[in-house]
Amino acid sequence: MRITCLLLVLLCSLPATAQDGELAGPIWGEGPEDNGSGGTKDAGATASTAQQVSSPLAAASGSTLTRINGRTFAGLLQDDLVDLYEISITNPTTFLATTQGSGFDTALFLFRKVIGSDGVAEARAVAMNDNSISSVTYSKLVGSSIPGLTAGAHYIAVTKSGGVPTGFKSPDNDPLVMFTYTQGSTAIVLPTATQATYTLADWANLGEGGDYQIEFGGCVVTRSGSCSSAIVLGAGVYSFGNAGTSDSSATRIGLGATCGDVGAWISNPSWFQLGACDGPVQISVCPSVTTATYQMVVFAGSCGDLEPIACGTLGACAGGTGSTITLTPDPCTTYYVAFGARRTSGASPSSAGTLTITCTPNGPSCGVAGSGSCFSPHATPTCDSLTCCSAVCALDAFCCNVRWDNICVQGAYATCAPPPACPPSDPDLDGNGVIDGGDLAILLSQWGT
Ligand SMILES: [Ca+2]
Ligand SMILES: [Ca+2]
Ligand SMILES: [Ca+2]
Repeated sequence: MRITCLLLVLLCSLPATAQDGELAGPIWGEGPEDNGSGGTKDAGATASTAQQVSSPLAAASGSTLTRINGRTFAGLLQDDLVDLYEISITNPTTFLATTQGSGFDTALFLFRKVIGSDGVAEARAVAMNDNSISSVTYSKLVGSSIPGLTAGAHYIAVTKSGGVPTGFKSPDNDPLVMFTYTQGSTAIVLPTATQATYTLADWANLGEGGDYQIEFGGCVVTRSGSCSSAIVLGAGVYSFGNAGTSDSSATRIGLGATCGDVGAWISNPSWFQLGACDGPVQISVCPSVTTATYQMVVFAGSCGDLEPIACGTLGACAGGTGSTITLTPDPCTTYYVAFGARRTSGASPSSAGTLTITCTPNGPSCGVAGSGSCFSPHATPTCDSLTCCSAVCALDAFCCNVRWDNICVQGAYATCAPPPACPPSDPDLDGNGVIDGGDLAILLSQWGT
């Protein structure tokens, strides 16, 4: 168990991504945050791997989106040269997306989300721009220059200038370019009528990017109403803006079989993924409207294959009637939480409210001053950064119960964000007594930070 979990992290982890999202807008970070909250994965390159700009904390009709912060890079094990986000355009005439302030020469691509005949989401070309004006390298798309732009779900992608999406005319064909543009062009480029029918499949001519920011107008962070759009919430206190969610039979979670609450359901729930914690977790949801009752269900597994494992206990809270769950998570299991107004056949108001997640780590406390750097091995358990120590121990309790050894140090380099400001003076980065390729891999994985 110990080796397996950490090895997974070491193999799969990527350099820390740009931070400072606010989880319900107006600023969205590609994630993860310092406490583990945020996007669950890199913003991908196709419709199926796009990061949804969606949050359980957003208002029922969406919360304003003003910016996305993220990063693309060329990595040792894996390149990340495209970031694609699913965004919701609410006002096509004020729609704006600009990469001004980004750290490289960007190109921006906008796609419409359509659902194919097989029920799978597809991305179709709408417009792109390389340079806003001739004296700059940032990109800018404005709704007034995009004929036929409609409100609704879209995808937006950022790459280094020169990159171009390719798409299928039909599944039997090789992918063809979806936009024809000249590098350095200041035009807002539209696809040809034929290109507009292609389905995004891949990208060509990609180059190394860096940190970027995309400023938005006319867009919202949608409320996360499905498992697939769930972001991670780690320990913390969060405000949610659930007021106005409606009862909808398609999204009901029955509370009879799962919770013994016959004839009741959660309707139109909001979803999140529970952040890692090495120890008991308490989750509480409390609606601010005094006549509202909020309930939640915890599921284990993956989206599409979820098993309910716990129901909240209802009780009076600071507002109306809230719900509390305490569970001891298995570090290698993924948990999803759905919460919302508990409804029966009678009226049951929805409400804004507060969500509180408390993590009580087992063993000696993380983050105690003088307990040793998380990035150097020592004979005692834990280390002096609460965030980093908690993240590593959630994957490997040995580090908090026995000793902060070389494996824990490797775990710190692989999981902790942000990494140390400067590399340590000892080039034996993984502390195994030899200066070798392992140290180089760690160094390269943190390149740029
Ligand atoms: Ca990225
Ligand atoms: Ca990416
Ligand atoms: Ca450019």
